[in-house]
Amino acid sequence: MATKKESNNYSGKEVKILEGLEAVRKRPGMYIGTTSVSGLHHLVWEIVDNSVDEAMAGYCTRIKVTVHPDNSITVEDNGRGIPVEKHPQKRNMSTLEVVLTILHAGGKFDNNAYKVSGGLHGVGISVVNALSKKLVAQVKRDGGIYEMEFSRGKTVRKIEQVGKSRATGTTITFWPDELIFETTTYNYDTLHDRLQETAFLNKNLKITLIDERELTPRVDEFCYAGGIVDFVKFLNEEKTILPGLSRPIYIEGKSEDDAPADRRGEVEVAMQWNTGFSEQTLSFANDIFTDEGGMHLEGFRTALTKIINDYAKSHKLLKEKDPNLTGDDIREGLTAVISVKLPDPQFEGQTKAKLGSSYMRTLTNKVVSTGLAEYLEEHPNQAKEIFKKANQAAKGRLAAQKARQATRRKGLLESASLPGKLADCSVRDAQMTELFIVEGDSAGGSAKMARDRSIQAVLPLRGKILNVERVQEHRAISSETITSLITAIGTGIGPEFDITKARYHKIVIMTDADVDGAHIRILLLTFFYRYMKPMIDAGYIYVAQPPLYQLKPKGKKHGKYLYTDEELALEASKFEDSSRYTVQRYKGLGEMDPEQLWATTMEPKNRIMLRVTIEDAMAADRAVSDLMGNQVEKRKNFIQKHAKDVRFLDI
Ligand code: 0RA
Repeated sequence: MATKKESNNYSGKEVKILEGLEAVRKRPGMYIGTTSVSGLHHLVWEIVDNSVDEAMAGYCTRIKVTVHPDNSITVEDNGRGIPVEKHPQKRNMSTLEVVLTILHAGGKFDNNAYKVSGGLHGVGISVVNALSKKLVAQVKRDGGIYEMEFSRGKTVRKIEQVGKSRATGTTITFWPDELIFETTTYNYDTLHDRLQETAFLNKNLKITLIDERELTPRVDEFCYAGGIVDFVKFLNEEKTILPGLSRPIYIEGKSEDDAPADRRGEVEVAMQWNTGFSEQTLSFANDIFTDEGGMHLEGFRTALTKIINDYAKSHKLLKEKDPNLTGDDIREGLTAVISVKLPDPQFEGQTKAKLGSSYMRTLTNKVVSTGLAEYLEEHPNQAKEIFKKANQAAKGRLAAQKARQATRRKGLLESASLPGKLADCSVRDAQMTELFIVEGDSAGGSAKMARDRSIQAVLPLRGKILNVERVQEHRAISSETITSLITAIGTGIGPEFDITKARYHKIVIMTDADVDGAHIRILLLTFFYRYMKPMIDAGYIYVAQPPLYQLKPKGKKHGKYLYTDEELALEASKFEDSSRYTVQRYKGLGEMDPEQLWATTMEPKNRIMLRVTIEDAMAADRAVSDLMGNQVEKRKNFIQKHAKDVRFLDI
């Protein structure tokens, strides 16, 4: 906000504005995190968040996002519209111009509202303006239609009335600046998933996404009357639900009306158990995904554990002297969404994705305790199912403990007895070494011959690995393939997992470029996701990219290795006709001789490897359950669709 001095000094003020947005252009990373494709999408979130704020405040019911053929974006809403009258403190400027040209001036002035924007990354829509080579803002308000245009943050056309309308709303169209962004091509799936999530979190808000880059524009509409209840159903779509629980449990509540202003908030929780063994709880504060959890999540978990144990004891499902079910037991198979709203959320943690506002723990605990106790009393059959599931989990936990102790006694999970099939490397410094996990003994043989044995180790896996999503831990760790993986990597799993014991800092999954290879790759990724997630977080997991083809000009000894169908098409088009070259297709790694495998896929200076990241828990877990779920048809489709582009891979 401007100080009094600034507002009296007009020319000084102008300079300040330009300096402000100039700073954004000089150090865009400071404002949007990165200028990669993720930063590019950030521009859309910034505008949409402002529209969502209008929705949260009760003024907006529709948001439409359009990707135009030139990758410019239009975000249109039917909120109140950005005010167009002269700004009280800036005599020569409309509020619209202030909001778009002054850093941090995007915030609303009504204090009590919950806001998404200004939250985790909220930097104001002036940042979008600064990073766009062109931006057109149109506002319907006060009976008129008003327009302004900017370029790289500078006003090109002052505000003018271009028509009349009784409607209200804001429409922003922007063209991301190629001088700033590494790429200006929007990714439909990224927009789709985030906007769908936003629609789940804002009951009845209608969000439309249109992609005009397609010959026939693609249109998706998201609008959920059930809000986070629909979200939970969606997350569990591919799973088998516990009997009687097809309708998720929904609990809501808020702070007392006379609570002090800095302790106010609202809590909403939806949850549903499936017959699987993993937990998926997503938490949000003011629609911002709190990947690291925080106070709301803590309050939820404590309440859940206490209320279910209380119920089990008071209804004689557990005897007084029985040990309590643990939180982990109770959360096995649980899918939950926690969404809290508060006026001034505090975010902390490494990625600022952890809710720190501590009164939210108390409030969430109270709301969930009351609501869940009531639900259980009113739904005794469901309560019994939930108890039964948790009790089985407790038994499984004890069995796993025993199995682990037994394997530990046999030394199976310790690196002291490395698996026989592992061809280890000689260097011992994990920072320098790589483990190639290879499909089958024959490819394993080539890889062993091809490798640089000082820093590259090879572990061949025979056949398919166990699908860890569908079995409990004690069965998983008694499978030989899995124990050989765990011992070779050295970190252990579960409570004993210790990343500092990793024997390699690059674990490279190297499978054939066919459907079976894709399947094995996804099973391995599932394994890492379930049992060694910190290895993914640390960036230790990679996928090798062997070439798909070699194209040889007639009469030449050496050809060119090609990694995609597009590359093949491009190279082939350089010849007059197909009699002038031959194409060899590599169906499996085994078809390459060791020299080729080395040169194309393993040699550090030439190879292409994809580092595995978890874009977000939702995408990864859905990918895994699409694949592993009970529906075989969907599973096949998934493998085919993702054979080349596994969803949670990033370059
Ligand atoms: C400033 C003040 C008000 C609303 C907005 C900005 C606003 C910004 C955006 C960005 C996209 N859509 C938007 N809709 C509104 C409050 C307006 C009032 O008090 O009437």
